[in-house]
Amino acid sequence: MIPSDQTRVTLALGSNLGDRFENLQQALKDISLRISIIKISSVYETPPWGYSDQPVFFNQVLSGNTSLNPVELLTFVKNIENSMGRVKNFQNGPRLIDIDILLFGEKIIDSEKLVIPHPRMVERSFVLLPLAEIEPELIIPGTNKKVLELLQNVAQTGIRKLEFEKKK
Ligand code: PH2
Ligand code: MG
Ligand code: MG
Repeated sequence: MIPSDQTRVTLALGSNLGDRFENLQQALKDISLRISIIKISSVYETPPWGYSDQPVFFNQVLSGNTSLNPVELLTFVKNIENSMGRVKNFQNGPRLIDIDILLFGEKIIDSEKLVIPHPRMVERSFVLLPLAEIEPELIIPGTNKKVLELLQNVAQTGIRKLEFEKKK
Protein backbone atom coordinates (compact mmCIF):
# COMPACT_ATOMS: atom_id res chain seq x y z
CA MET A 1 0.00 0.00 0.00
CA ILE A 2 1.18 3.48 -0.85
CA PRO A 3 0.14 6.20 1.67
CA SER A 4 -2.55 8.41 0.10
CA ASP A 5 -0.39 11.55 0.15
CA GLN A 6 2.51 9.79 -1.55
CA THR A 7 3.46 8.55 -5.00
CA ARG A 8 5.54 5.56 -6.05
CA VAL A 9 8.51 6.87 -8.01
CA THR A 10 11.31 5.11 -9.84
CA LEU A 11 14.80 6.54 -10.21
CA ALA A 12 17.91 5.48 -12.13
CA LEU A 13 21.39 6.12 -10.79
CA GLY A 14 24.63 6.16 -12.77
CA SER A 15 28.28 6.92 -12.05
CA ASN A 16 31.47 6.53 -14.07
CA LEU A 17 33.94 8.78 -12.24
CA GLY A 18 35.73 8.37 -8.91
CA ASP A 19 34.66 5.58 -6.54
CA ARG A 20 31.56 4.57 -8.49
CA PHE A 21 30.15 2.22 -5.86
CA GLU A 22 30.66 4.76 -3.08
CA ASN A 23 28.95 7.42 -5.24
CA LEU A 24 25.88 5.22 -5.64
CA GLN A 25 25.84 4.54 -1.89
CA GLN A 26 26.07 8.25 -1.06
CA ALA A 27 23.27 9.05 -3.51
CA LEU A 28 21.04 6.37 -1.95
CA LYS A 29 21.67 7.78 1.50
CA ASP A 30 20.73 11.31 0.37
CA ILE A 31 17.72 10.11 -1.65
CA SER A 32 16.35 8.26 1.38
CA LEU A 33 15.86 11.59 3.20
CA ARG A 34 12.76 12.29 1.05
CA ILE A 35 11.94 8.95 -0.58
CA SER A 36 11.18 5.90 1.47
CA ILE A 37 12.93 3.31 -0.63
CA ILE A 38 10.89 0.14 -1.25
CA LYS A 39 12.89 -1.75 -3.87
CA ILE A 40 16.47 -1.50 -5.01
CA SER A 41 18.27 -3.38 -7.79
CA SER A 42 21.75 -4.83 -7.85
CA VAL A 43 24.54 -2.67 -9.21
CA TYR A 44 25.36 -3.32 -12.88
CA GLU A 45 28.56 -2.53 -14.72
CA THR A 46 27.54 -1.20 -18.11
CA PRO A 47 29.41 -0.03 -21.23
CA PRO A 48 28.99 3.70 -21.89
CA TRP A 49 26.05 4.45 -24.15
CA GLY A 50 25.92 7.45 -26.49
CA TYR A 51 29.56 8.48 -26.15
CA SER A 52 31.94 5.54 -25.93
CA ASP A 53 35.31 7.11 -25.08
CA GLN A 54 34.78 7.19 -21.32
CA PRO A 55 34.98 4.82 -18.31
CA VAL A 56 32.38 2.10 -17.82
CA PHE A 57 29.38 3.01 -15.69
CA PHE A 58 27.89 1.54 -12.56
CA ASN A 59 24.08 1.69 -12.81
CA GLN A 60 21.32 0.93 -10.31
CA VAL A 61 17.55 1.48 -10.15
CA LEU A 62 15.29 2.03 -7.15
CA SER A 63 11.64 2.64 -6.40
CA GLY A 64 10.04 4.20 -3.38
CA ASN A 65 7.33 6.45 -2.02
CA THR A 66 7.55 10.23 -1.78
CA SER A 67 5.31 13.15 -0.91
CA LEU A 68 7.28 15.44 -3.25
CA ASN A 69 5.57 16.57 -6.44
CA PRO A 70 7.39 16.03 -9.78
CA VAL A 71 9.08 19.43 -9.89
CA GLU A 72 10.09 19.21 -6.23
CA LEU A 73 11.50 15.75 -6.90
CA LEU A 74 13.53 17.07 -9.83
CA THR A 75 14.94 19.90 -7.69
CA PHE A 76 15.67 17.42 -4.90
CA VAL A 77 17.69 15.04 -7.10
CA LYS A 78 19.52 17.89 -8.89
CA ASN A 79 20.53 19.27 -5.49
CA ILE A 80 21.96 15.88 -4.52
CA GLU A 81 23.94 15.71 -7.79
CA ASN A 82 25.32 19.19 -7.14
CA SER A 83 26.09 18.57 -3.47
CA MET A 84 28.07 15.47 -4.47
CA GLY A 85 30.22 17.64 -6.72
CA ARG A 86 28.82 16.95 -10.14
CA VAL A 87 29.97 19.54 -12.63
CA LYS A 88 28.34 20.38 -15.95
CA ASN A 89 29.64 18.26 -18.79
CA PHE A 90 28.58 17.50 -22.34
CA GLN A 91 25.53 15.38 -23.09
CA ASN A 92 26.15 11.66 -22.38
CA GLY A 93 29.63 12.55 -21.05
CA PRO A 94 31.30 11.24 -17.88
CA ARG A 95 29.72 12.05 -14.53
CA LEU A 96 30.30 11.47 -10.82
CA ILE A 97 26.62 10.88 -10.26
CA ASP A 98 23.50 11.03 -12.39
CA ILE A 99 20.06 10.68 -10.84
CA ASP A 100 17.27 10.41 -13.41
CA ILE A 101 13.54 10.26 -12.72
CA LEU A 102 12.20 7.32 -14.73
CA LEU A 103 8.59 7.18 -13.50
CA PHE A 104 6.29 9.22 -11.31
CA GLY A 105 3.37 6.94 -10.54
CA GLU A 106 1.49 6.50 -13.78
CA LYS A 107 1.83 10.14 -14.73
CA ILE A 108 2.85 11.28 -18.18
CA ILE A 109 4.54 14.67 -18.06
CA ASP A 110 5.86 16.61 -21.03
CA SER A 111 7.03 20.02 -19.94
CA GLU A 112 10.08 22.06 -20.79
CA LYS A 113 11.80 21.10 -17.52
CA LEU A 114 10.65 17.56 -17.11
CA VAL A 115 9.66 14.64 -19.32
CA ILE A 116 8.29 11.52 -17.59
CA PRO A 117 8.52 8.59 -18.29
CA HIS A 118 12.18 9.25 -19.06
CA PRO A 119 12.09 9.48 -22.87
CA ARG A 120 15.16 7.30 -23.51
CA MET A 121 14.60 4.64 -20.85
CA VAL A 122 12.95 2.18 -23.25
CA GLU A 123 16.04 2.01 -25.45
CA ARG A 124 18.60 1.70 -22.65
CA SER A 125 19.51 -1.74 -21.35
CA PHE A 126 21.47 -0.11 -18.50
CA VAL A 127 18.08 1.10 -17.23
CA LEU A 128 15.78 -1.75 -18.32
CA LEU A 129 17.92 -4.60 -16.95
CA PRO A 130 18.12 -3.29 -13.34
CA LEU A 131 14.49 -2.17 -13.59
CA ALA A 132 13.43 -5.67 -14.69
CA GLU A 133 15.09 -7.03 -11.56
CA ILE A 134 12.75 -5.02 -9.29
CA GLU A 135 9.66 -4.41 -11.48
CA PRO A 136 9.51 -6.97 -14.33
CA GLU A 137 5.74 -6.75 -14.80
CA LEU A 138 5.41 -2.97 -14.56
CA ILE A 139 3.78 -1.39 -17.60
CA ILE A 140 5.57 1.76 -18.71
CA PRO A 141 2.97 4.52 -19.16
CA GLY A 142 2.53 5.46 -22.79
CA THR A 143 4.00 2.22 -24.15
CA ASN A 144 1.46 -0.41 -23.10
CA LYS A 145 4.43 -2.73 -22.59
CA LYS A 146 5.94 -4.44 -19.58
CA VAL A 147 9.54 -3.84 -18.60
CA LEU A 148 10.41 -7.46 -19.47
CA GLU A 149 8.95 -7.07 -22.97
CA LEU A 150 10.85 -3.82 -23.55
CA LEU A 151 14.03 -5.49 -22.36
CA GLN A 152 13.71 -8.06 -25.14
CA ASN A 153 14.09 -5.29 -27.73
CA VAL A 154 17.46 -3.98 -26.53
CA ALA A 155 20.98 -5.43 -26.73
CA GLN A 156 22.53 -6.35 -23.38
CA THR A 157 26.10 -6.75 -24.63
CA GLY A 158 28.80 -6.11 -22.05
CA ILE A 159 26.46 -5.65 -19.07
CA ARG A 160 27.52 -7.40 -15.90
CA LYS A 161 25.65 -7.70 -12.61
CA LEU A 162 28.12 -7.04 -9.81
CA GLU A 163 28.23 -9.09 -6.64
CA PHE A 164 29.33 -7.02 -3.69
CA GLU A 165 30.35 -8.51 -0.39
CA LYS A 166 27.33 -8.07 1.91
CA LYS A 167 28.16 -6.23 5.12
CA LYS A 168 27.68 -8.61 8.07
N1 PH2 B 1 24.16 7.80 -18.84
C1 PH2 B 1 24.19 8.65 -19.84
C2 PH2 B 1 24.86 8.37 -21.10
N2 PH2 B 1 25.40 7.07 -21.19
N3 PH2 B 1 25.80 4.93 -20.34
C3 PH2 B 1 25.71 4.04 -19.34
N4 PH2 B 1 26.19 2.82 -19.51
N5 PH2 B 1 25.11 4.35 -18.16
C4 PH2 B 1 24.60 5.60 -17.94
O1 PH2 B 1 24.06 5.86 -16.82
C5 PH2 B 1 24.68 6.56 -18.97
C6 PH2 B 1 25.31 6.19 -20.18
C7 PH2 B 1 23.52 9.95 -19.75
O2 PH2 B 1 22.92 10.16 -18.58
MG1 MG C 1 21.02 10.11 -17.44
MG1 MG D 1 20.43 13.09 -15.63
